[in-house]
Amino acid sequence: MLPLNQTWPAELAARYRAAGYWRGETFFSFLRDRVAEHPDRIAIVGGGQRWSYAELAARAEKAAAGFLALGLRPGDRVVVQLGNIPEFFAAVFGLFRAGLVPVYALPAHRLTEITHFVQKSEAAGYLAAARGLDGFDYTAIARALPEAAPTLRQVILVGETSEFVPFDSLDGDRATLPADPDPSSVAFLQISGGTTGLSKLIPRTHDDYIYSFRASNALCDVTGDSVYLVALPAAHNFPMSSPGHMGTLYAGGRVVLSPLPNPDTAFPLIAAENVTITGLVPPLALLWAQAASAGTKHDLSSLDVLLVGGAKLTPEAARRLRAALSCRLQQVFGMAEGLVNYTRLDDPESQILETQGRPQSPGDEVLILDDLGEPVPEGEPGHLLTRGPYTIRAYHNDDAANARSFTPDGFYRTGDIVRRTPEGNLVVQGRAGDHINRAGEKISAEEIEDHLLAHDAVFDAVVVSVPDEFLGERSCAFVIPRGAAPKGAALKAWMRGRGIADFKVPDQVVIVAEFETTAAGKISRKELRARLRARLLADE
Ligand code: J2J
Repeated sequence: MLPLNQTWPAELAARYRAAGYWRGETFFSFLRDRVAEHPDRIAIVGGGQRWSYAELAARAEKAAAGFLALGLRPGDRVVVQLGNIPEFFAAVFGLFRAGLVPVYALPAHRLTEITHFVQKSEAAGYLAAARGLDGFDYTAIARALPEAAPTLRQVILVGETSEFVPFDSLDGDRATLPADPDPSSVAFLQISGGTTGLSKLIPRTHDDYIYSFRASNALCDVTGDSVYLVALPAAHNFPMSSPGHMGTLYAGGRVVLSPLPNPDTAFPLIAAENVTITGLVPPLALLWAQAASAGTKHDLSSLDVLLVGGAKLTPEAARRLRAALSCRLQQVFGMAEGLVNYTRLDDPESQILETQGRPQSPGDEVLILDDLGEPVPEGEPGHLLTRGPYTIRAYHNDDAANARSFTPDGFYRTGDIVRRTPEGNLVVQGRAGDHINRAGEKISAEEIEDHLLAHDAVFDAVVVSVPDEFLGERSCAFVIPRGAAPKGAALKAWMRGRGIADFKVPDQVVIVAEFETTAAGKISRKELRARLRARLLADE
């Protein structure tokens, strides 16, 4: 099994410790501290349950002992695929307590993605819900997985199961639980947005990640009195750490789980639990604003801070949100690899509406460079590169991606094109890579093209992003058929049948006889995507 590593040069690590960014806490040690301070305070509300901090920790320890009793060993990786249910927290804190390493899959992922995560992380376990909140039957994945993933030794399911280990049955001798891990060790693997090809695995350490949400708490006014609504999937980096459920638990606040993100589900929870803060992607925020403007019987007045990020919020959309919701608006521009930018709650109105904020930490280093790697003149757009106390220095087990994504002196190439305002905030202008940001879900064009090319009737395929009024961007596949042209709907159904997340299935399929080529006959994939996108927009 490949070891998990995330290391900063000794000189930088010493600086981050001296500055107080890294404090030597671990995930379970901070939970234990909160239990000592206020055992009876409510930590988690969801699925009809209310768990105090003491109960959360006790459930996590029970699961931890159970994981070890099954033969899982500290350092083993476990792919976790759970929706917004309390067991998500018992499971991940249980894994932390046992020294096991969660790999965070999203509920939308299907067999193809889960197989990739298990293989790439050499996972020993898969932990999912027998049935998802959307009704999806994850036992189908559980059954198919072992064949493709020989490292897998245990499948654990939340809910009814006779074939696999029921999560609730986990138990064991607490004396077997190990000492707390080294705070500089890798705590979990997050999933990258997948800009090229398949998703990469992002190793995050206890030290760096805890710092990220502690810094976020300070900028988003999260305290022990905060009530955070998890509306987006709990496993996504944004609702996990910006400041998210982990920031809220760290502060000693209350985490409320919304099984679905729509207003009908979320609004009653906001009213019932006096939710003070939440995070949404732009299309959802606009949906909420629309529902609030139309009049709702639910009292949303407790909501104090609405974070919007994951994809670009246009100034017009920000103004609409502002008009419809009476809470404070905060833009967040973050990434699972690290760097998180926020507009400050006391920034001038124009900066809150028109920018994506600035780095949250004084330790964040940011470069804005031209195509040749030289700094752009101040205010001009360029490639955003960054390094700092919570930005990774390498992906797990991916030399090719590491060579592409990091400079020799350890800056991460975000792939985003930004400019800096005179006030020092960043405005996201676009991106250099070829992914589609579909309502905050990142889709790699290359990954989808590879799927399409596996179809008998597809000779060639190019996937591009197209501006979309509701989603921000949607995906369009241009397909050159081999023989009789396949129907778009049939092609989409076939893609779903391949076991990929639904959000990756192209929104639109356009059958073409050929792609444009230059006089020379050969152009790059990137250039081709740009031309096809332009052609589509011209036709609309
Ligand atoms: C434009 N693009 C944005 C924004 C992210 C907080 C918030 C979001 C994420 C996230 C996150 C954007 N405007 N406000 O992890 O902690 C695009 C950029 C970025 C990519 C990262 C967090 N906020 N983006 O979205 O890893 O292109 O993280 O590089 O999913 O989303 O995607 P992801």
